[in-house]
Order: sequence, then structure tokens, then C-alpha cells
Amino acid sequence: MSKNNFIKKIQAREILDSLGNPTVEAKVILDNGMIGIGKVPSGVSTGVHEAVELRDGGKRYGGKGVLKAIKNINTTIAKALQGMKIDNLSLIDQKMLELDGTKNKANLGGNAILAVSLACARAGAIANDVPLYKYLRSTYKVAEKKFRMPIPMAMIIEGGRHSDSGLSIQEFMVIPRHSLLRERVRMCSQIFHALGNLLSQKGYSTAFGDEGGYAPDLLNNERALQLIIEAIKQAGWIPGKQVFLAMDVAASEFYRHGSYFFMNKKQGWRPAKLIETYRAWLKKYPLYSIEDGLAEDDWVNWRELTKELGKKAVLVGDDLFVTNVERIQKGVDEKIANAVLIKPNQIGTVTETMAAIKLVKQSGYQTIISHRGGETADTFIADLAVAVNAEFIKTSISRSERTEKYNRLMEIESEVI
Ligand code: 2PG
Ligand code: MG
Repeated sequence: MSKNNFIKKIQAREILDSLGNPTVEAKVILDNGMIGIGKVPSGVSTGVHEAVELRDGGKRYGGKGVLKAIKNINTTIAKALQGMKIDNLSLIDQKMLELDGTKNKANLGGNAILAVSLACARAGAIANDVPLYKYLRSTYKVAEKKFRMPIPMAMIIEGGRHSDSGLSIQEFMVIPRHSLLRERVRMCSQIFHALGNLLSQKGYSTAFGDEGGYAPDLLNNERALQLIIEAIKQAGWIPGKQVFLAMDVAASEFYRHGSYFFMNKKQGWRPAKLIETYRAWLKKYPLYSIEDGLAEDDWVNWRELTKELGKKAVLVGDDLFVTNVERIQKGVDEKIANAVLIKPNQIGTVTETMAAIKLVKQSGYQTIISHRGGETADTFIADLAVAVNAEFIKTSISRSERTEKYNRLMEIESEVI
């Protein structure tokens, strides 16, 4: 580790995310002149237990401005961190947590704190002249020695809150099998384009949703699975052998008073009916994983879901766990889910994100590092996935704010193999 690299200055500004909404960028300048930059993504279907995203309210940007968060960085945070050693990221994050003083970062804003945390991680890597994934691995003492590239969960059809396709399920993804990351990426891309051709041949719209997946107006969710299977075949691969399917149900979005308004907006389903539907689909389709199959606080039924299907599928908790060690621990203790979606902005610091991943791994759960609905050009999650040898990375295979993550991973792959 380098010596005498201190934080000299921190400057934040308001930038736009991929959906055209304001978000936070922080720039950390060290005494040696080196600079680290961090840009914060923003969720669309945000879990209620996430760190607070500080927004200004009022008329400007429809209330979504982040000038308060910017001010918190430029004044309170900058003053407190000035002169701190860049190499001790845990201490820096700890200091910001103390300054904020709340459990959910409501004071300074999770977006303000994370921007600085990300920028410090980058500045630390630059100051030590090592790539970010290596820096994160050594700074947080990740046990693994070798680097392993993550498998894409590439989103290609979207519904739910992410589009007006009318599908209740938010995301349909493909998981390619290949020993090389760059080939996995190629497979996803070719399947994505085969799907586009298929949709237009069948007269469906090929317009995109928030994350660059197709948003066709299909009869039902199953049709999406069937079309993707057809696209996989047309692209030249065997579904269930070379390529698997995944979905993010994002069930909190259609959960009200104990019922799931799935498919039918008027008549709610009991959780058991939803679980039975998943069971049937797991039998019928090469479905590998189901994310947020039930709502974020429906622990009792999540337990049932895990008992019923936990051996048959990867059951991923996103809104359920919100990258929060307390919630993950509760899940592990109660045998709920078997994989965790990791999003740094759900919790608000790099240090807490790393602690969450450590717990996930210790518990024998799988790790999926994920993009957000509103993304930026920051490729931090690509380096993070490699730093911790995450099993999967979830991001889309089109739109540069997403593909940059894959591009960065392909660059890393050429360094580590
Ligand atoms: C999700 C994410 C990413 P959002 O639910 O997993 O796809 O979406 O950022 O809207 O929470
Ligand atoms: Mg999700």
C-alpha cells in the first residue's frame, strides 16, 4: 500500500443518470493530485428498506434534484474527510456513517455517502497503481486467491415498473454457459438480436424498457419465456444446456394486503398460487433462478417458497435483503432464499457492501452483483464482481451504461487469464 496519500479535496456535482434523472457524482482529489470519481445509480423499483436517496423536492427536476446531497458532500463530508488517509476506506466510510448518525442515511443521503465512498475506492486504487478489482480484494482482505469471472444474467425482456409492456414480471434474463466471459457476452448479444428479429417477425414492438430490454406487449409472462427459448435456438444454442433463463419477478410491486396481483389486476393471488406457478415453470422451462419471487416483507411465505423450491432453483433476494447484513442474517437464520442480489446504493457505502458480500459467502449463498434501473457510466460493479469472485453479474446487454460493465469485464478478463 502507498504511503502518505491524503484526501485534499472533495467536489460533488449533479449529473444525469441513464433515465435522465439527476444523480450524484463525487470527485476525490488527493494531495499528490490523483483523482478518483464515483457516480451513483438509482433504482426504479426501489425496496422500502434501502438507504435513503436524498432528493430536493419542489419543482426543479420534478422534485428529483440532488442539490442537497451535493451540498452535504461539498460541506460536511468534505470537511470531515479532509486529511484522512485514502488507504483506509473502512475508516473513511465509518466516519461518514458517524457524521450521518441515522440507520438509513437519511441525514446526509445514501446517494451522497456512496458517491464519496466509490470515489475514494477509485482514488485508492489509482494512488496504489493497481486496478480497482485488485485494490478492493486486498483492501477488504477477500480470502480467494484466484480471480474468477462472473456469469452474466443478461436482461433482455422487461415488464413491471420498467416498461409498459403489461407483463407483471419485471425482468427476463439469459444465463450463458461458457468458460470464457467474452464468449458469454457474445452469446447474450446474439440471443438479444435473435430475439429482436423474432419479435419483429411476429409483429411485436421492439421498443425498449428502462434498462434496454425489449418491452413487447405479450399475452402473458410465459410467452416471454417461450420467445426467449426460441431466440436461444435461433441463435444456435441449446436451451437448458448452453443457456438458461432467469427472471426478476419484483413481486413487491404487485403485492397488497397479503395478495399478489399477478397477471390479473383485479383479483389477487394467494402466495401459494404464485409458488405453484413457479414450480410449474421450473418443470416446463430451463429456468435457473427466480429473484424477488415474493414481496420484501413477506418472510413467512418466502420461507415456504424456499422450502418448496430452494433445491430446484436459485432464489434471489433483492428488495428482500437490500444488501443489508441484518436482513441477510435474518434470511440465513430462517433458511430463506439461497442467493443475494448486491447493489451498493441499497446500503450506501463500499465497506458495508463488502461486509454484506462476506456474509453471503460465509452463509453458502450465491452472490449476484447488480446494476440499477437508472445507471451511470461508472463501471464500479464490474470490478466489484471480480474482486469478490461473485457467481453472477446482472446487467443488460444493450445501452452503453450497461454494456460498459461487460466491456470492463472483458478488459479485466484479458488481464487475469
Ligand atoms: C432490480 C433492479 C435492477 P431497480 O429490481 O433488480 O434490474 O431494478 O433498479 O429498478 O430496483
Ligand atoms: Mg430486483
